[in-house]
Amino acid sequence: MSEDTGFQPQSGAGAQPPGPGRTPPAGGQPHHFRRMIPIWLALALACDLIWWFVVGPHVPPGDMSTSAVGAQFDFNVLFLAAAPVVLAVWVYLAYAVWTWRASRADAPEPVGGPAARSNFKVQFWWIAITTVVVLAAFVFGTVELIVPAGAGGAEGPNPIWKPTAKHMLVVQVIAQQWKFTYRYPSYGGMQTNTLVLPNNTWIAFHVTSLDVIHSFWAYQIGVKVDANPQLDDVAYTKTRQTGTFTVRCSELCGIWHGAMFDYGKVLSKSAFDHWATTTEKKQAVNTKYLPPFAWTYSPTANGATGATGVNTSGQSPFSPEQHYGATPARKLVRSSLTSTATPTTGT
Ligand SMILES: [Cu+2]
Repeated sequence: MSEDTGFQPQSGAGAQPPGPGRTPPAGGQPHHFRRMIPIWLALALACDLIWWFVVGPHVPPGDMSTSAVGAQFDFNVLFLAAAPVVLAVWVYLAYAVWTWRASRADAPEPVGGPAARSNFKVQFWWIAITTVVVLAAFVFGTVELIVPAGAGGAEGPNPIWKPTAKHMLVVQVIAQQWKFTYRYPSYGGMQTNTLVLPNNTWIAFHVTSLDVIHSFWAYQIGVKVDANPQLDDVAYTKTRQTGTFTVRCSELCGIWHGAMFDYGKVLSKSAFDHWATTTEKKQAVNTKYLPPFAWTYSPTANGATGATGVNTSGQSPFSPEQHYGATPARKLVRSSLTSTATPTTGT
């Protein structure tokens, strides 16, 4: 073989010592690939079947929304594709260690030279198969991200993939050290400690933070969104099951980060409507002390300026910037809050 081409077909194998991937000379080495393939096939099939029927339905936990179901499907498909690849490497490694171990009497001597450096067939199929696998994963991942409108992940303040649903419930998630609160603009801007959602409804989560970076992770409903101060981060999902789900902060946000969790509920539409209207009435006394609903809030908007809330005298001699080095709250940037804030009743 010439030194400048890099590889060439392995014809004339008889002149070379036997090894993996080459037709053995008469009475020489067995066809190693033909021996490895059944071992690999049996292991890969067993692994994939066990995964599909036993483990897969629980990973990731929960299927209470379209994006949670989507996450389970994606995770399982990718696992089913990846396991045979990993097993192929392991089977080859184990086979090679066993078959060509130095202590075996009839093992061929380790050989350098052309045979060890190049094998056209192996190189061709290696490149072809890995290219197909990687491109398939790329296409699959892209489709699975676009079709379910961002797949429950954060899309920033201006989502490019939106659900086509007419009615969506807007729920604002406000993170702060160390709890989440939830505001419902279509129910008078009320704020609650618990996330309650109607079933069979598209939800538009608008996630923001009052202080440091947090992350809103509601795992059985398959939604995970970074919560950044001064940023309105949007994610969509459609609920499909009533029940309880877990909310956790998944971004290290200070000493009580580990305690920053609560439990949300998906209720039937009628139960949600009852809860929302009664809570709106009950909360009215508190809601009037809150800053007006906005997509983001400055830390000064939590009442400490004296305009609302804590310091009701409003007599602070210092500006918010002097207190906190912060800028005043951003104005509501979107003109048509009501177009997306349609209550879900009667749909
Ligand atoms: Cu946090």
